[in-house]
Amino acid sequence: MSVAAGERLPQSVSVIQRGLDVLAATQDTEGSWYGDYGGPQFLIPIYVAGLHVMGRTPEPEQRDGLIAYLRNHQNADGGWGLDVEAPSQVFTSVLNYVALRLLGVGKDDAGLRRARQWFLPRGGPLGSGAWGKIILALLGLYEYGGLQPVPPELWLLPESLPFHPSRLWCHCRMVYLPMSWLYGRRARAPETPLLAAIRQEIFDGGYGQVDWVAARERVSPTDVFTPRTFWLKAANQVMYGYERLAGKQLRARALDFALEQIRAEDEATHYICIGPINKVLNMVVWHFVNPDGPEVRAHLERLPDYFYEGDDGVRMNGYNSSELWDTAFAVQAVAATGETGRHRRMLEEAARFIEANQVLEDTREPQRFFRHPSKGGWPFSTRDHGWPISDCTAEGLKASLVLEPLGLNRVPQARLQDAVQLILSMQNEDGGWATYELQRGPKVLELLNPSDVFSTIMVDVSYVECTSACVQALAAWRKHHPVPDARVDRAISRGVEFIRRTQREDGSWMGSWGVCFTYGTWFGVMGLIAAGASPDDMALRRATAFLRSYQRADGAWSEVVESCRQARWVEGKQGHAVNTSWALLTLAAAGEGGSDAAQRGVRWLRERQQEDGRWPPEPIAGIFNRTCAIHYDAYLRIFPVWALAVCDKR
Ligand code: LAN
Repeated sequence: MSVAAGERLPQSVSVIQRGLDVLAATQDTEGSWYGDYGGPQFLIPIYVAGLHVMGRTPEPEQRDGLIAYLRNHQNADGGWGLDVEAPSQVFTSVLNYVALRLLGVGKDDAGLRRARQWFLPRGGPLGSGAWGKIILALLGLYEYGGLQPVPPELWLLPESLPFHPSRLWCHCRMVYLPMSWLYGRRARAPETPLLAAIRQEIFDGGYGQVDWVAARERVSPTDVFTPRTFWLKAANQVMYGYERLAGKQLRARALDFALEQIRAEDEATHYICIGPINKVLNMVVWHFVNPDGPEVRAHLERLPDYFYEGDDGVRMNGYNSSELWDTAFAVQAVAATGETGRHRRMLEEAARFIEANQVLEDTREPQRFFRHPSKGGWPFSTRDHGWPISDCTAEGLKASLVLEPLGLNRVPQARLQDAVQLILSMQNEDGGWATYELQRGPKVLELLNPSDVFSTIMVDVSYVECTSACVQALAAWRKHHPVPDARVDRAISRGVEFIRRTQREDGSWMGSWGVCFTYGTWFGVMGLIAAGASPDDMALRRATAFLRSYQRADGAWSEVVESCRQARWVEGKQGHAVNTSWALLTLAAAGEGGSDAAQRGVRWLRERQQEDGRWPPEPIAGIFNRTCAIHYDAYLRIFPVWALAVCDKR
């Protein structure tokens, strides 16, 4: 049943107008939307620990902001979760405790006392997930003999081996790279009275009695999402054996090799690094190599890129921003509203940002440093960061092609062509696209995941989101540039096959980078439609039936991060505007924008808009590695406007 257009249009129009005004008012001078990209709770303590190892402390103003933030996000039970919405874990609880102590909070502070009461019965550092132990070892608050080994010599193995480090997902590879250097050197902060006191507190005085060999295997059940497999334990045994024999010369060579790789990463990213963890760890490595040297200074200069002042204190972002990604979506949303005249200025500025942030060259000696070509790609954040991503490239290209007929695209055709080439070069054998690179290792490598708290970190595999975005971009390119190109045609059809193959029994797709089935299904459906699926295609009908079956009585959709953790739909307490928008975008694309279900969703979305044109804050809609929530600040300003626009047009 559909609702007559006249009934709903005037109201939606004003809702959309106000939403667009908010978007315009929050656009940065550079044309992007810069916002908070926080959520994970292991970033600040790794930063504070890293600085401490280097004999530094944050400036007083930042220190106060960090303390405020950590206090604001301590759970009621005294611990800290993996992210700001998660239940307490030993990993993040011990690390945040240590961070607060290093920032100057006294041990008798009530919050810290509650924290100890939470983590001590769970083993303290001994119960922590793997990364916590590594950071503590660096501070001298844990013994290297109690860690799962991370020998740098792994890098010297033949590259043809399926488990050579170069085959790991780039984020995993880039975190373990400095870890392997620090481990190989047994790098340790100089002892101070403060560290000695903290050691007493977090081990409850029992440091001297710890059995470090047994400690390697220990981890509190709160910290286990990915249990250690037989294969990981076997690999660890081999590496323990190796560590006892490791010759000095080979170690020195391996350390040099790792350091060279670290330098290449630093230089390629202008010292921003691929993410906040290797940013801090690489900086610490340089501190040991050359204290106060040029590398350390260059790193210190790019630290502010990761911080954001929120009303709850100073936050550390999970990336140096999500600007390109948000800007590409914002352009598509604004264009969908048809308000391109009134908001021409906003689009012009966004177009400028997109143009200025395309990556125009490959990295230095890409093969030697295990890098895929970069030229023509778009990153998630900024050109300085420089790591292109398949779907960010796709969204950058899509946005450029949306801007083109408006006369606003600033990216020259040759560079659009480069983006297409890069996308083509990133398609996997299974027809899908992974995130940053081709799939380089077998999926079974995941059986060696040593992180305890994350899943799917070992290999970059094809994802429905990345695949759909690339298919959409190639299809848009084909329309824009109608010179027949068999490679593009073939890439699209292989991509479509991947999307069809990964649709679940219940008609949905599971998302990996957004929460969760509404996100994945939006991409699944958009990919099929872009490639020309007809409205009566069974895959589309099954997908929309799935969405309709989860619509709430009030018309909204609602999913929480638990959906990703449990791989099944987990409903939130109330409707979420972002999930509702993804569901509506999907229904509208599949030809059901005028359906009763969609119109009930539209009504809910309209009514939820506040006086100021914004949608009220709601639980986090972003995720990574199945377990950790990450906040996309602009989503609530982009997706509702976009969804309302397409449901009006149907
Ligand atoms: C991101 C952010 C962007 C995101 C999308 C482009 C949205 C996605 O479609 C593909 C994957 C990607 C690039 C992605 C992967 C994992 C990241 C890099 C993050 C969620 C940002 C932070 C996270 C990173 C792994 C955090 C550091 C933690 C580790 C476990 C290394």
